[in-house]
Amino acid sequence: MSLTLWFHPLASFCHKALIALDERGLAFEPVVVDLADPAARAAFAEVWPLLKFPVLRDAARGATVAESTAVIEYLDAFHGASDGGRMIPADPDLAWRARMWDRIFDQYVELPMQKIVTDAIRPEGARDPHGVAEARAALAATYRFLEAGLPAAPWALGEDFGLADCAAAPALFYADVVQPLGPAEPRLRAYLDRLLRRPSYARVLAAAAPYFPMFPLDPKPRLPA
Ligand SMILES: N[C@@H](CCC(=O)N[C@@H](CS)C(=O)NCC(=O)O)C(=O)O
Repeated sequence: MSLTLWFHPLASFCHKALIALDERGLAFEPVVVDLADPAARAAFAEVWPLLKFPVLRDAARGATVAESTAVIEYLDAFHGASDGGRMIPADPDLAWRARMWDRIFDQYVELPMQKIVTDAIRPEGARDPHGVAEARAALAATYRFLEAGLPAAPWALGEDFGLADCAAAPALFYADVVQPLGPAEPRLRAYLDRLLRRPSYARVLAAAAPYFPMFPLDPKPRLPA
């Protein structure tokens, strides 16, 4: 098999790449990395010394691709759909929009959500309540921004599911766990519901569900009803 993916089923940036692989129907060898296991950590460091996943290896092309957005760009370029469907549209005016919304979901939803989650893993006494409060305020501001400014429906760029939706799905799924969307965010809730019903993301979440008890905060994530 040409493609190998190093990832963890619970990790939100890994969901991004897993959605894109699933959307393409691409088979790959899965390597689940438990960074708490010193042997697994050392083995992964040989692949990607920065120890961040997802990482895709394409043996046939001799390529090691890290960073979820780059993985999706790579799949578009070298493992594209036979029908020409792309995660980043060929039209330059749609392409910059796809990349912009991908950055917005990564930087302003994923990162504050991760700050809240990872703070809970820190030892007592090493927590960062001020940083978490900032992250919660940033997330609230992004919810307001997205509610007013979600560009299109059903997906971020309109009719075609793509890069920005791959980024939005895990970011909003976990953000809604740590800071639930409320009555002021009906459009965002409807978008998240569509993302959760997308078959690719439903499969990624089903594979993540056995790991939900490892989530360091309560409430734990749950599969959508
Ligand atoms: N910008 C990177 C972020 C990757 C990232 O932060 N991955 C997390 C999992 S969601 C990770 O590797 N965490 C392990 C760690 O930080 O020790 C991307 O888009 O892939």
